[in-house]
Amino acid sequence: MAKRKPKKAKAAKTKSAAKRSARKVVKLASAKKSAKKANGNGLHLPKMSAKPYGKDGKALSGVRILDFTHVQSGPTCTQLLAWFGADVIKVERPGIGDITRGQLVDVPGADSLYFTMLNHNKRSITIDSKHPQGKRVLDELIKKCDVLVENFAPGALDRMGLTWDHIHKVNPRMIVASVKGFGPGPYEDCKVYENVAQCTGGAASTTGFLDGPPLVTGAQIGDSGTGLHLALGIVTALYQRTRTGRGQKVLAAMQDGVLNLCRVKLRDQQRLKAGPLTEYSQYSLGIPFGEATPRAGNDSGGGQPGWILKCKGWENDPNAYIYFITQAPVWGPICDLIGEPTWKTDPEYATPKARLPKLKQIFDRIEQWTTTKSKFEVMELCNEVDIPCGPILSMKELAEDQSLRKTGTVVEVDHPTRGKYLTVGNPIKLSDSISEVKRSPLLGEHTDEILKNVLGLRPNVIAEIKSSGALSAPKKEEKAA
Ligand code: CAO
Repeated sequence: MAKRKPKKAKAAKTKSAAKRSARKVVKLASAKKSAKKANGNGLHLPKMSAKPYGKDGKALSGVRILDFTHVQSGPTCTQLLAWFGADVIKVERPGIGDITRGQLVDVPGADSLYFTMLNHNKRSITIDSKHPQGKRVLDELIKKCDVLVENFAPGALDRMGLTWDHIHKVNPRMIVASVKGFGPGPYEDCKVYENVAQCTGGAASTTGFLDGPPLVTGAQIGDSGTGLHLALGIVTALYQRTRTGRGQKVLAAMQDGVLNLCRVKLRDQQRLKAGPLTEYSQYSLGIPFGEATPRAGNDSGGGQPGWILKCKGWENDPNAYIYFITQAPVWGPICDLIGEPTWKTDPEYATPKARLPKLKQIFDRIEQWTTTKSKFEVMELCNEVDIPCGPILSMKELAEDQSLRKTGTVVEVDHPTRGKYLTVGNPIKLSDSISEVKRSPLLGEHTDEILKNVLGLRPNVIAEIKSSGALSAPKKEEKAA
């Protein structure tokens, strides 16, 4: 008996183990079956959205941003987050608001295009952040928000009492994201605008013609470029918070952002040690290189030589030009197009190395051909044989481009005080997420709505805060005093 007992127990154990594993198999099989049913691919993967392109909710819905940004860099960042569905609450100074509301005004009495084109899809609340009652309202908002974004001058947020320690104490989950002109170092206390960043980040010293002064570019790489960097930092911090549960500080310095965009120029700085930069037209002109990456005119930044060439009508149209790249694999088609078929086999022209010292002469010859055609004709002929090129498009042409309207990259928006205007919509397209462009808010348009719905304040409390003066501009006599 004593011997049989363990046997029985063993058998019972084996039986139940077998039962369990059978159940497991059944479970797995049915899970596989249901996955197969769900996906049609047998894998544990979600189904493709059944909704039309871009109509499956908003990527950042549920994220609330306390937006303390102004001018261009910060607003670019929060506008992107708002397009992706974040609830962006823009805190503005009572009576004045974001200074750009009144800058470069084209329609008297209406918010400027500068403001409207950088603040879509946001709500506006006016709060005097230095008023004791205003500070209390801000603390309540900090509790209800996920991210605080600001681009004040260095130290301004601290002077409002909104130090990192204070914010972290009020809401440890809050991410505090800042644009500053410079990172820690000798210039950290400086105020910075777009062109200052272009100059200090390496863009201006490498832009322009060799025999001319440094140039800034029309692309707002200092402001909008840094706003983009900051948006990525915020989304990354939100992602990390899902693991740590904690907020963190995010800093995007404009100098750093510009330098990041000038990465290839720092590449060239280091290549100088190995000899002249042969792809720069300076080399083909026999001009010696100095100690720093030079300005390269319209040279292409990569290994395939390129230049801007005149097209038909250039004498009267400042934009009748095309960017033309003599990419090595399409050298044959280029020779055929411009009427120099012998250059395909002539050892003086047949290889990229042989062509390098003659780039100016080659581009002059290509230009003889491009000046016989409009920039769009050149584009069409080149595209047929895979030659990379791009017409110089004016802002007028871009504004009228119907394909950009169709993709939502250029959007017409209606505004209650200025009427219809064009703006650049979200340049980043997600296949599952809606990205509608809604007009920018009027100053303080959503103050009551935010106090009531976000903070849950009762009408008498709202009235009390209002009468304290925390949400309105100081009266003239108070100002004077
Ligand atoms: N209630 C009360 N005061 C407010 C307020 C509010 N809601 N919002 C702002 N203010 C106050 C600030 O507290 C600050 O006051 P203090 O100087 O007394 O602390 C004041 O308004 C002005 O802020 P600021 O110094 O940031 O603004 P500025 O116009 O003098 O400078 C800029 C503008 C852009 C140069 C500066 O903000 C800056 O260097 N920002 C960082 C870099 C940046 O983003 N530059 C890009 C700008 S886009 O070209």
